Amino acid sequence: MTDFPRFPPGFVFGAATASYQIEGAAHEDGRGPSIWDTYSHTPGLVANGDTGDIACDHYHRYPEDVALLRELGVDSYRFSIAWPRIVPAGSGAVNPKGLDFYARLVDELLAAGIEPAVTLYHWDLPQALEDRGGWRVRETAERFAEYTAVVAEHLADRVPRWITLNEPWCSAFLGYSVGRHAPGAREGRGALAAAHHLLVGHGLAVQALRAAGVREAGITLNLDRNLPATGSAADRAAVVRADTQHNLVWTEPLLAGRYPDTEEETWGELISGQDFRRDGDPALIGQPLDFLGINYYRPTVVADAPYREADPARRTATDNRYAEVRLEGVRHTAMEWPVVPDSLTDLLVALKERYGEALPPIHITENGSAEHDEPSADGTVHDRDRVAYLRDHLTALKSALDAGVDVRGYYVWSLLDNFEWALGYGKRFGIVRVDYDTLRRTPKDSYHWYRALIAAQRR
Ligand code: IFM
Repeated sequence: MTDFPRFPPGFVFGAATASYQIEGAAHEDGRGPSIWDTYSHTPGLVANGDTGDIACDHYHRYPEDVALLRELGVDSYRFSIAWPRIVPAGSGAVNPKGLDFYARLVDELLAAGIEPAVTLYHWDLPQALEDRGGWRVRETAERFAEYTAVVAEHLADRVPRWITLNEPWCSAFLGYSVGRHAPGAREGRGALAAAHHLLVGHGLAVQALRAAGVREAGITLNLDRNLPATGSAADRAAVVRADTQHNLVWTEPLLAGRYPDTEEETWGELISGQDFRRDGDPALIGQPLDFLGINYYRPTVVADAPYREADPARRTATDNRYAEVRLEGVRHTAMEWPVVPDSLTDLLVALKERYGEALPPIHITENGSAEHDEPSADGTVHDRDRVAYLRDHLTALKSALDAGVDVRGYYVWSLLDNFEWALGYGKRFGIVRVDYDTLRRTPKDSYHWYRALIAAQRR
């Protein structure tokens, strides 16, 4: 008999996915192109030339996927809405067929006794908006609020939990500085402007959600637990820059209504002038939230490092003198991410210490692992490493609750194997295997384990 960690009554257990990673049907029912269509169809950018054109074909197979969720016993399902299905050109005409798809999905979930949790932006920006500057320009934030209002008007009565943005760090910095996510830019100020406009878009979207009367509005951040490679002053200073880059750039405006006081030492010249900021933005961004979503996978060990680019004019916003160091002595997942469950506890406790009463209740909106799954002939996968990962992280999460952090829910990433962005379909995070030739779904051992954990809470 397995000993499962026990969570308080009412704690939400869920599973999460995102539109471009699972839906497919890229050209159906009036969906417009997104930056990920453009990126994935550009030769050489995504492993194996993979695209989201078909993905898991969830767009057609959603009843089967909802049946898997019902059988799993989750309270809630977190999915994202594809902006280019709703407003194909990014602004202007609304596509009723796009709205219909999500209304059908929501109804199917409710009929299965599962609460929908909607993410409004999980990275699939309409290409038409990128052509006008993307997140570098404030107009995109305004269009995001309009799209949010349209979706909320249709679904607010049936969807209790709303997430404005998923991991804006990835949108701003992987997208506009590192260039490993769409739109693939490598910029300095452009990326910082993108970060700011994502926050402005969040603030405007919260206003739209409030106007529609939604029950809970929040945002999801991928916060990092940054650890110094050594005790040297230089490595500790590198941690401050990494914290600013990954965490404080979001948490300070969102939770404290101010910009980080470490931004100059992190971005130097790039942040000076800040002409993309307007009076009133901190209050807009820092509106009260009903919850904070946190996606957690691993800690990061950082060391001081020289600038990658000697020429200041060529520096990007992520070229700020620190390097990631491999953590030895722990297991690494198929993503080469170190497995350190305790750092989830530490991250949450540190957040509570820093923000105190200003920290809203937390939902872990993603946690999971990509593993080297070996399916047997019938498609079953005995994914012991993933089971251990989930068990140990849920145990670490329970420790955070015991330490007084107000955590209300946990969503496993992911329900299905799916399109892992620039890494294509080679990295599998699902608790359900997807055979990409037949699109057949087969629950893995981790699915059965999670189902048993959820059932044990109710006994
Ligand atoms: O697949 C992604 C997801 O889209 C966002 N959070 C991290 C996951 C794993 O890399």
